[in-house]
Amino acid sequence: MADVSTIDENNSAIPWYDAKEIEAKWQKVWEAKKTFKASDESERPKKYVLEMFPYPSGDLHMGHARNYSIGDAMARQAHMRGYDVLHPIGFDAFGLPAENAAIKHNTQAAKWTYQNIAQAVETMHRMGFSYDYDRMFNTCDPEYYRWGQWMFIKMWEKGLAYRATSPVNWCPNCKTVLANEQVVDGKCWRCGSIPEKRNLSQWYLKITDYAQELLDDLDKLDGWPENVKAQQRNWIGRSEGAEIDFTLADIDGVTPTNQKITVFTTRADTIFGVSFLVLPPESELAAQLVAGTQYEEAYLELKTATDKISSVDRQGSNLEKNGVFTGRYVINPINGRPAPIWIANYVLLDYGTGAVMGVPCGDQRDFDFAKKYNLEIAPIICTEEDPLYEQLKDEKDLRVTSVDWESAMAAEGYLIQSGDFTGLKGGKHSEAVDAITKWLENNNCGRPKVQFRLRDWLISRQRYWGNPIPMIHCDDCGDVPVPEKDLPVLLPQNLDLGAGETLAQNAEFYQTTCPICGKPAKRITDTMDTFTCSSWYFMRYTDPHNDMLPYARDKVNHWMPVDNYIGGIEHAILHLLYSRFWTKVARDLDLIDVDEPFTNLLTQGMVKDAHGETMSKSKGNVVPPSSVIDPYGADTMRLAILFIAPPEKDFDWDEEAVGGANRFIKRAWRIVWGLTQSANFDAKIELNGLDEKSAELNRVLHELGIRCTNDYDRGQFNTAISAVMELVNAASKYLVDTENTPQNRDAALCALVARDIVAMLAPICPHWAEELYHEAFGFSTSVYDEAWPEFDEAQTIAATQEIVVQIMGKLRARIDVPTSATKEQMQQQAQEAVAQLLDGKQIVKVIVVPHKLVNFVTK
Ligand code: ANZ
Ligand code: ZN
Repeated sequence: MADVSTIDENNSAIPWYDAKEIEAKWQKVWEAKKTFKASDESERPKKYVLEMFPYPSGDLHMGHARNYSIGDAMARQAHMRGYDVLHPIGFDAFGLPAENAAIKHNTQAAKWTYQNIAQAVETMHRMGFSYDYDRMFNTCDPEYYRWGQWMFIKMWEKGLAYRATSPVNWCPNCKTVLANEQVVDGKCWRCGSIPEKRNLSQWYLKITDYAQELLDDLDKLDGWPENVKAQQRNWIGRSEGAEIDFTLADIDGVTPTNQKITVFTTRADTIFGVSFLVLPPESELAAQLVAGTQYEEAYLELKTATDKISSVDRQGSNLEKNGVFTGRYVINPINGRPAPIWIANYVLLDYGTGAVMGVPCGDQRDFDFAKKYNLEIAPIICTEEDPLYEQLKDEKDLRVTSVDWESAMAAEGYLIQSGDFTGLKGGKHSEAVDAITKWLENNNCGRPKVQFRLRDWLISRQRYWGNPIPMIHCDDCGDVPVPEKDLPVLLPQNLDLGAGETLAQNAEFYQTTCPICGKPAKRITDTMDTFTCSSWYFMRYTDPHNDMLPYARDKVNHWMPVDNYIGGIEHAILHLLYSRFWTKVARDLDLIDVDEPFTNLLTQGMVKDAHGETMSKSKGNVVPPSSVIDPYGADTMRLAILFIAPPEKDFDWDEEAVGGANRFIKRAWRIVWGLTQSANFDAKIELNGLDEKSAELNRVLHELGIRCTNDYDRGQFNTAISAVMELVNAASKYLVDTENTPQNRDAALCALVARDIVAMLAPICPHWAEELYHEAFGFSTSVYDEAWPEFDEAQTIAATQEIVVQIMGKLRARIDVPTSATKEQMQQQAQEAVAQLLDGKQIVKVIVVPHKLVNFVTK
């Protein structure tokens, strides 16, 4: 048998696959014809496919190439499936790297940014992505950031933006404050430095107003990966519990004052076991209680030491717990017992009420603390297996106040030594929690409380290259928004960044007059966190040139929500949570009618180097996309990236895979040409007229076509490609098998198979597909105007199939029977096949397993 590649290589009618020329050609055509322009008025259903827009820090890297190849395959396939597709791109263009580069090279941040953007766009064109470039914008364009300022003012007017002074995370390296979300594992998310706590006046967005809805709506996001939802739930951190008021005792330790200290607890059931109360070192009350006492010095030491610990570490179980006594006591509302007040590093100022009731028996942190400082550990809850249970199960008074346990009790158990509540089942959300909370409520010293871990979003940054906060401070009128007609507040371009000039030093920028009283006033010189810019860019794409509003209502409602959003898992909390918040605010401002911005989320895996290491400039192991595009072409690059692994998995970069992809694309090229030479694109396939080889090719076409389509639907491009590879193999076999009788090839079938191979690879290898579609098939429309091929389950069934014939369970023959044969027909055919062997025997029973076997039981 001849090898198909030799046949094709000898076939001089097949042009050679010149990726460079083909790709340049089609990129020009798509651009000129605006093939991928999204129409706002189409009759077709809409599909909004979006990749997280890039930060223009240089040329695109492999991670980008992967992200956009996935999105582009989805967008192009959606075109073929009959959708009107919106597939836009732009740049997340503000941010510190541009500013730092400008300082270093003594240039302007804008210049550096726009240069990088130009370079990235060029690479995007070379990759052949199907973007609607008419909608492109950069977040540093005044036409865009103007509307971010406008939104800020709308939020201010609604009380959703405010200014407050509180301890914040200051990154000494980036010289700016950070949001809570930007302190990752106790470090600055950008540079890895340990932030310091500073008490500063800063600007916030009230994301906490949306905490419950942000949590509840996660349940609607069926198209999101579970791990992303789990991370968001955890970050929002809803806790049901109670606030309990303890009364501060006078200096004597017993006489009640009229001052209360309120704690938040999820375990009101443990209140009989309170052996101390804890305040954090930052607490004003703590400072007051020890002021001028013998405890003050130790307290000040503790405070200084605690300031250096990140809030993540302070919540960690490895924290060495340190504390100081205040000399003062509170009175437990449930039994009147006094409990000493301590100040300790493991309690946080900004969670709950910033005060904790210490219950060593139930809480490990309190247990560790009590051990260290020799405080009471009273058992007030235990399981039936515990020896204490028999001893104390009916005990209402607190008789035992120390235990020799190694650690605090596991949560579940029965209350002991707990007054009238003794014997109730305790634990989180238990009957004891309910009963005690009710009692506290009736006695006016407690109430149920839902607490969130989520904090308001700190958005002010003390850096230049960002969107200016559109506020003016007047000594008489306070903080006043810039009037709408004066928007945008333009970021000045003339700062001497190289000399270290900041907005706060640029008088030309900050000197202004008060919009209310007209007196000299000062502009706010902070800029907004760049995450404000990325929280709504996907809405702007729906109406990017609007200069009256951020976007028109009908347009944003037409396109939103984004149907397929693709990006890195590192944005699980930051960007995705902020965007959900911003969308809900826009909805409440009556700007848009959706609750959630992203219906389906695909978090793509990382591209690592050949040794499994993350690619980075500093490691010198970056593989730039051009190193593949230059020798092989973009289609090979896209094919390789999508074939190596399923989109959500990490993969190690593989030179071999690129070579393999290139060999396949060339082979598929030749096979399609080969089929075309025997094809008739106008003929309709006559199923009854197909000979055996043709029927088999037709069957395989339908089988693989269904598989490939399903894989596209699931976003599993690697297996979708495998299906096309198998089809190419089948087509190749057909050509070889009919080499000497080409007149027997079915012309309609050849046309169909060629067309479907091209169609099914078109989302992944677009230039290759357009070229074949036009040059091989001679069509004049774009392959993206071609409908996605339809496949027929019924045609996947072979005409005949092999079954096994047994006598007394022993294999006696293999025969072909029609796939549609009934049990009776199977039996009859089998019996004929083994007639000689059955001769003289009596058949007592026949077992027929359809599509598989016939077994004769004889005597
Ligand atoms: C008494 C108690 C007994 C507690 C017990 C737990 C177990 P979650 O679930 O995360 O909401 N807590 C409250 N405010 C705190 C603060 N500002 N800093 C540090 N810890 C604080 O945690 C709620 C529990 O965390 C609260 O319930 C409180 O300890 C502690 F057997 O109160 B618990
Ligand atoms: Zn004023």
